[in-house]
Amino acid sequence: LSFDSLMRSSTSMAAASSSSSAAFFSGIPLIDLSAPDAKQLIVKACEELGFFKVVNHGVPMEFISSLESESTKFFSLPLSEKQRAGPPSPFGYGNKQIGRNGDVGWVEYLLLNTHLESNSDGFLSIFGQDPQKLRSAVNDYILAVRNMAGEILELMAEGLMIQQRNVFSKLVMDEQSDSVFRVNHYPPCPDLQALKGTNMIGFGEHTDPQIISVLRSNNTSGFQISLADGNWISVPPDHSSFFINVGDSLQVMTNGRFKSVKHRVLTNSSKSRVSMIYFGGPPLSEKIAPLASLMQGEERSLYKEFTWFEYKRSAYNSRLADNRLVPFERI
Ligand code: GA4
Repeated sequence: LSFDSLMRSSTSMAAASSSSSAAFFSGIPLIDLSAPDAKQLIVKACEELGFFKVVNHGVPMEFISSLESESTKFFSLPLSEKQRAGPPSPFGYGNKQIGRNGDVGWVEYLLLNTHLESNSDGFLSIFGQDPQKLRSAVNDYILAVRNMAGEILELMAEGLMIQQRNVFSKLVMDEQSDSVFRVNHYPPCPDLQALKGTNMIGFGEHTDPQIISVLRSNNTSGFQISLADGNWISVPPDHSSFFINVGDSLQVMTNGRFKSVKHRVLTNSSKSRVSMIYFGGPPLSEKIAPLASLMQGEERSLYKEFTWFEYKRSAYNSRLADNRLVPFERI
């Protein structure tokens, strides 16, 4: 990946971080899922960046639009009503507070279980009087996006020349998979213009603990990824595509070959941003360790052995910006 291909914006981006340059990046790998070389390009993107954009994904636009409009309706309810769907842990409505350890952001959100049938009662209590439309929009969307994530994970295995092509995908397709779904609403943050130069955080920097994350947002900017050199780059929004993140667990399963990408969201001074993210995680009892078939020669595991349950517990006791893999590294 040539960083010379960075397209730095000449104008000062409104919410640019003071500690690093903000640039519009033209080098986000673009994967056409229907192209014959998709698997090789996916592997390259996961090794170099841990991040890529997907088109020809097969998720019907109507599922995407109806989830967006039902979510927008939910977020426009009076706060007191939304709060009836809270608190967010383990699932429900959250406002500004992220996680349980003091992180805050200019964001409100819904955190949802992906086990749709078994959780339908939980859903009813979360969505109050008229939960049906939001619930079925979430169901349709999750099913379609989970299948796409499964396909992408199979392409990764093929691209890595692993015999067992479902070695990653089976973890998120499993009945017991511990996946999460999140809808974020970042209201416009008008103070930004006045406080020019300050860094308003919608969602603070972090990596995702799971295997794979599938992000879709409306056309409002704000999402940034961190490059290996520490620079933050703004990812131009694209409401009809998906963005894929490698999560910590996939980094471990590939013994560091794939990179779990650090990312964050900055606020926008005039427009609302709505994003929806599917976090594909393994069953709680799953051992997360480098795949033997990927280890070459004398290569040693960079990590101690752990289960997803252990990693998740540790992650939920951390702060957003912590490097959650450090305690699991082999010395
Ligand atoms: C980041 C990825 C997912 O959004 C999430 C987040 C979770 C939360 O919002 O409760 C965490 C965060 C995420 C990582 C560290 C812990 C847990 C907030 C936090 C400070 C749902 C997840 O699985 O991990």
